[in-house]
Amino acid sequence: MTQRFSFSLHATDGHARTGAISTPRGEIRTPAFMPVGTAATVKAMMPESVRATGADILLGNTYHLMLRPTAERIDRLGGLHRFMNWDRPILTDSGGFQVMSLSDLRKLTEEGVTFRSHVDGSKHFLSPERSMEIQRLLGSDIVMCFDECPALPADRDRIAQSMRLSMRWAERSREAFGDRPGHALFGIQQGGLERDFREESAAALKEIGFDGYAIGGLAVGEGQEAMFSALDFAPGMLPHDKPRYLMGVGKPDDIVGAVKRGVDMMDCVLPSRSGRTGQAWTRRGQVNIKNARHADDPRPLDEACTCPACSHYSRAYLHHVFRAGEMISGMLLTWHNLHYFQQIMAEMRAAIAAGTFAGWEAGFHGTRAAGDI
Ligand code: PRF
Ligand code: ZN
Repeated sequence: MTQRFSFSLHATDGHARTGAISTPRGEIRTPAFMPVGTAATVKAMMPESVRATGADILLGNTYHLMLRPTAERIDRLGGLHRFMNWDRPILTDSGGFQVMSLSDLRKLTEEGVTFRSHVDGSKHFLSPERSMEIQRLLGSDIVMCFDECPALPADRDRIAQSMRLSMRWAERSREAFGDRPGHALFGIQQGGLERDFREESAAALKEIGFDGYAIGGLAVGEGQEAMFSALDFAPGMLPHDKPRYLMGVGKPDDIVGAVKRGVDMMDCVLPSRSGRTGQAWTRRGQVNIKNARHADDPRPLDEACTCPACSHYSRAYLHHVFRAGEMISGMLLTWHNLHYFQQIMAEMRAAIAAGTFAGWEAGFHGTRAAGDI
């Protein structure tokens, strides 16, 4: 009776793909952009508003939720979906990447990572087994393997050692996850920008077998050109019939370039975070609402946008509430940014289905100004 997790490809255009992931909690149209709800909230947004922007799935974080309010408490309260009032799919990251970037005093061994919380300094341990347990307690629909990822640039030796540790952890993650109908486990390819290591990692993951495959270890300081070079070969090493998820990407042009190269899913804090710092992303370029030149401007952020911020408010108002430190500033700009990101995804899905992706991409780049608008 419980619907299984499955992926169906509907069309391809060059390397770009469109399709849908079916889960018991609903369908995820791909290419998909996942807003980040780190602390059981997409900051400044009600869940129904996040849905109204077009999101089919949210991302949650093992690392943050295990520290506060703890996975055990969320489990007692009925799981993460109920806790945060989002009944559609949730993908959770496994914690390894966040431990490395956020925690204090990390100690990495074959077994796992010991670290101190960035919240209160308390000591914690994460391993593949513990990460799978936490993601199960949260009730995550798409569970990520526990992995490790070096910042780039790093030397080949460091990248190889780290990738091989992540592949041993992927095996342990698979074992600890077990068989959970309706829930998916994704492997994470590592290997930096090195083609041979990416190949070795993909082979190891395919041997273990996963419901989907992520590309990890990119967007960690290498720049767009280097990331695109790696994406020229990395997605093609992963199974054609399973979703491919590029972790932690990115700006609109990163997202478009990734989809062009065969990526099906992405997540990034950018639209929500920059909404709270006064930065709006539009089809014509970026708007820095702090700028004094918006103070008397009666026009909306983007005339072509149908979001609440653009339908009912002027740049002058958005400028005023930002300057005054009013909460509605972050709410409206986050809504606009999430709406714009989802709009790009919807347009790409339609263009891929119609076989017109190249023309769509040319239009996307053609309408965008280099500087602020
Ligand atoms: N691994 C995990 N989460 C991630 C990454 C990774 O490599 C990245 C890299 N861009 C972002 N989030 N588990
Ligand atoms: Zn808008």
